[in-house]
Amino acid sequence: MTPPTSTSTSTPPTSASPAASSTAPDAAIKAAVAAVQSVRPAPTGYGGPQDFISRVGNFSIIESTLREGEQFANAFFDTETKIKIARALDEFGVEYIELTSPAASEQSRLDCIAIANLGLKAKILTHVRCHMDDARIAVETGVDGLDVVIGTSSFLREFSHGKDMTYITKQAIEVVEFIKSKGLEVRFSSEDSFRSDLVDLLNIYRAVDKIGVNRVGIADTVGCANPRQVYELVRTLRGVVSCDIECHFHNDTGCGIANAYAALEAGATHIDTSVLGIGERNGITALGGFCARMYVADRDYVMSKYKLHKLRDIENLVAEAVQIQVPFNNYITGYCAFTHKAGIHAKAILNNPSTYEILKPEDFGMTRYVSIGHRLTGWNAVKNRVQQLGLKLNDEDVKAVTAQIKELADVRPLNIDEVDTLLRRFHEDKKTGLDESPCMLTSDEEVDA
Ligand code: HCA
Ligand code: CU
Repeated sequence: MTPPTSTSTSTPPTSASPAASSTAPDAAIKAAVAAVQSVRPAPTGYGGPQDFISRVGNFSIIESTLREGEQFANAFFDTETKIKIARALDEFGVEYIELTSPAASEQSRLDCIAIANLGLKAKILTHVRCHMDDARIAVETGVDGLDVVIGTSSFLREFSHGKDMTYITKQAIEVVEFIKSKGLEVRFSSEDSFRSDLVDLLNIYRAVDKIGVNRVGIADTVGCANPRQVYELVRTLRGVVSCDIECHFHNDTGCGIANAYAALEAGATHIDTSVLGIGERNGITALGGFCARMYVADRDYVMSKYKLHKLRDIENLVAEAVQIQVPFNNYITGYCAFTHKAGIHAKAILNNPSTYEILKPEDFGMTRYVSIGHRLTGWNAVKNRVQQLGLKLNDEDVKAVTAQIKELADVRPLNIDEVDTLLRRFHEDKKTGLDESPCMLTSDEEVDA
């Protein structure tokens, strides 16, 4: 399915495509498809009081570090690590934790049982293929629900499982009914939804909605979708099913978080995340980045649900478990996420942090840092450091010492200790009447660039 507003997503080559839908659309489906395919004005006014569809201020997180995240190239979680991660995510406040299928391996099955028995507040889900054999194993593990998935795109139908939509629909109904009969929560999702036929998708979602599925899922398995396409598809689906809508976005083209946001704007109710975004290839919507995005949309709501100051520890835990570093530019916890450098920024930040910060570092247990030992520095930022050090310099002095910092930093950046030494020396010299002399670091105080 490629909505008409798109010019850039990949379309299956005709040789691999089963061309038209295999089931004839009825009137309701036709009308829904026509709505998507008609040219729509640029999206405006989302999230306003008139926007009754939006779930930006009312959503749940399905945290999939222990499922999608296990598909990350480096990932191997032993039972103890899985339990630590599950407990940390539970304390953070995610509503659901999704686990690898118990059909994947014997240890995966035992781990499902172990985590399902921890008595966490979060609901425990396991993720299975839409197959009775998998469903039978999964319902015996003690989990609260099953996330069921099957590929519906022409690619997956032709090159993966080889089944047509009639077969897939029949199987979906059987599996969903079986899971429901065991009293468990069930979600039915289509893999590669954005390259699936829209009529097929809507038909199968409506079929499972009619038999009482808890959620249907949309998955951008290859990361091809953009926020506009996501909005259109979710909004269309919202008009066709009455159950909840879960969305899963891969990040191949950098839209994981933006797509999750667009999905909520269009009425999706559940978003899949993983810690640091780990998953198959370059992963999915990152938990931290998603929280940052949603905090900006509705700070009170996000802060009431999630213990945001625990993010850093959870990320460190997962980073260590999969032997990676938290990226320097990570949302919220990256080492420079709250560092301000240019003089103009530093001055404004010191007057009012909101000038250049949309996230309050203290809400995430983080601290702001104003970097001053460089050629872009400004005297207001230097003055702030002078005051922090308790030195008595007037504005003219601060301007003079700032000029010295700039001169030195034109050769190489200074670290904070070097800046402090310089400020203290300037202050000392001034007290002893030597402030006319140039204030330079001696060579043994210099650090190799
Ligand atoms: C995968 C499966 C999946 C499933 C998503 C879902 C995807 O290809 O590994 O259950 O909604 O990206 O399609 O992760
Ligand atoms: Cu995925």
